[in-house]
Amino acid sequence: MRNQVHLLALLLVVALFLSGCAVAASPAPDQPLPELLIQASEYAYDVPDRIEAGLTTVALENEGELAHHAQLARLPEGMTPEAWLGLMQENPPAAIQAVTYVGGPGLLDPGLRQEVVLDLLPGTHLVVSFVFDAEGVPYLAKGMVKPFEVVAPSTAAKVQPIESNGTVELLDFSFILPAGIGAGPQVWEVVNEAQEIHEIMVLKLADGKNLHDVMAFLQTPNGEAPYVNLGGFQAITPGESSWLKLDLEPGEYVVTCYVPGAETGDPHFAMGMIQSFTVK
Ligand SMILES: [Cu+2]
Repeated sequence: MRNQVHLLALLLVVALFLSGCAVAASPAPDQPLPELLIQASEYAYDVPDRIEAGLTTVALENEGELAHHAQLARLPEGMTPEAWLGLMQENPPAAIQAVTYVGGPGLLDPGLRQEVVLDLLPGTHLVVSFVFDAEGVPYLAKGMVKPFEVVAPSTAAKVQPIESNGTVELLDFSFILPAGIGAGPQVWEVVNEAQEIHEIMVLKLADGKNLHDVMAFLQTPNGEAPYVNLGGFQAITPGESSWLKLDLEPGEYVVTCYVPGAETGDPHFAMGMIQSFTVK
């Protein structure tokens, strides 16, 4: 009996040794991307205080009763979040120009979730809302701004490469969408090829509604929206690119950009940056 126990113990040691060898001999598997989860409600964001730099899935969960987005912006070196908020009160155009827009999950109806993939650089960041209420008060002024720190990574993580199903180009003032957009989960690379900052919001149209109904509602919001705010990708600085994850059902969609024009202040959709597409 005693010998049998020893034999079992020996076999166990050999098995552990062999399995250890097998793991050590094969290349390290790719890690899934780290996730930065942002939860939005009226009128606050819940977001971790710090995250390591590098490719990151940034997810927005709308736990509120109104549509919300999560604009991520990197502050210039040496500027504190308090200093930026002070500048925002004294000179809003200067505050808006002071930061680098790195994207983020786009405008999303309650109960929905949107993921984007960003390559975060070290520095102090803000998650901030540029949505306005019906009286013209920005959600930012109601508390929807939260700083977080992106720190240098402790180890060089080997992460999955990002495979995209197509590219969307943001231009002054139009979109070039991926050709032949199909149903199901997909990843679009978003590239700002323009001179101004841009975003791409994705709207799923209600049955029987079209682009003209969307334009009419955007210009004069009245009654129920003829669409669902499905998310999208927030404003990104010219020359930068990132990734937008979508899971599309068959139907009619509109993409649009709400960023105000640098010269006139008119929203980009009023300058032509709005387009429909069909998923079969
Ligand atoms: Cu735009």
